[in-house]
Amino acid sequence: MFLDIATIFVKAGNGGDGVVSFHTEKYVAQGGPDGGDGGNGGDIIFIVDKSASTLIDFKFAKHFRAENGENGGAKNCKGKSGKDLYIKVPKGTVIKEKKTGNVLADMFYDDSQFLLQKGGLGGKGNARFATAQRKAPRFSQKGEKTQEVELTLELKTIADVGLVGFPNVGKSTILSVVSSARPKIANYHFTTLTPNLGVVKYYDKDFVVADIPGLIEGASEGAGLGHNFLRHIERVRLIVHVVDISGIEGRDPYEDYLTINNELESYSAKLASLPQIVVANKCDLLEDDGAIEAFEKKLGSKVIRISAIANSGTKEMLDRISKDLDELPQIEPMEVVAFDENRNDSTSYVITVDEDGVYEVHGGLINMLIRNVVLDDYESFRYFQKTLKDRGVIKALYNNGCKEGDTVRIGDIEFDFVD
Ligand SMILES: Nc1nc2c(ncn2[C@@H]2O[C@H](COP(=O)(O)OP(=O)(O)OP(=O)(O)O)[C@@H](O)[C@H]2O)c(=O)[nH]1
Ligand SMILES: [Mg+2]
Repeated sequence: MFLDIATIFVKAGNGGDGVVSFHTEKYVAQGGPDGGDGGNGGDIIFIVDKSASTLIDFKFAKHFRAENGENGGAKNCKGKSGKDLYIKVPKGTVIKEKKTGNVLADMFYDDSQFLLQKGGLGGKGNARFATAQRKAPRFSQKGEKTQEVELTLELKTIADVGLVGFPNVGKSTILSVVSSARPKIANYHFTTLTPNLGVVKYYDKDFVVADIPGLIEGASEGAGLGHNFLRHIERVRLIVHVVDISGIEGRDPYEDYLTINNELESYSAKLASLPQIVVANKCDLLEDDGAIEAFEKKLGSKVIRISAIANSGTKEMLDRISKDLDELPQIEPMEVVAFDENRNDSTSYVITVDEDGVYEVHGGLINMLIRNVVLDDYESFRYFQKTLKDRGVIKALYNNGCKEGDTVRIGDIEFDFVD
């Protein structure tokens, strides 16, 4: 089965918590702090699987989580880091953030690697907070929590040349005679159901040709096999537009030609603007040149005449393709936008009121406070209160209508508002 678009959920590992512990040993009273740091969470990394050509693996497996870091231990034991998670995708997979539609990565090369999300940092153990003034800190830092990210994976074939045309015009036959690919060929429409790729070795050059399912009128709106497969020729450098010149199916080659171009145009301006070579196939079925000349006249230019089945004219076709490719720019990976989770934000906050009238404060400032404050520690709690006041959170609550005695929730903590 073939699948070229998938939605998945990924989440790097959380950082492990730092712990509070004090050295204990026989005959040693009041040992110093020895709570270790938490380990870092595992990262989410995408890599290319060269042997894969579909996203089918993502049809059922949709949730990917890297391992969490372990909590620290006594005796300055650092928690174990979580293992990174490598997600394998076929070459040509474009990774987008679902929420924004931003392209985050294009797995364009055989060795493309993309670090999407770093694991959460481990929290510091209490041993790290010891100072000359504070010999016995009774607090530690929590591990950083990561957020799940929803992604769209889209497979966009990477090829130099795309074969397009009506069903049954001989596209797969052409691919089979110019490359070592062995696509299915048969005398009915929609033989090809998924894109086929073939590498053409022509003298000292190599180029990749993509054969896609046949297009019909309305393909760009979903008729036939729909426009889904046009995604696979969006990044070719050259289109080889194949027409059945024999008219054996009762259609006019020039009408076919116009219809296909119309579909390309309705799909995207980019596809419509790609350079095209027009190839007239099934010339073996013609009794004379009348049909070709009529076609060329309407087109206003010469076409390449071939018979794929007899493998004649294909050398001229490859000559022309190879010459045109020499002059065309290389395909480039898509432009990407850096993935911004806003994880370094430690200042912003928003206030919401839930249906029970509880005021909730969320945001980067709050995440930072939750990580750093252990509330059963008096010093820490004072710091928490002072930060809320200094950063204007108390005032903002007041301005949002919060009155004395109302409940305020910040992370796991609930308290009564005191003006
Ligand atoms: N006479 C003749 N028949 C051909 C030629 N090329 C292909 N055919 C036949 O046309 C039929 C369709 O060929 P395919 O290569 O499967 O056509 P396609 O364009 O890939 O078709 P779809 O995958 O359905 O879009 C097959 O029966 C081929 O044998 C040719 O040059 N001459
Ligand atoms: Mg085919």
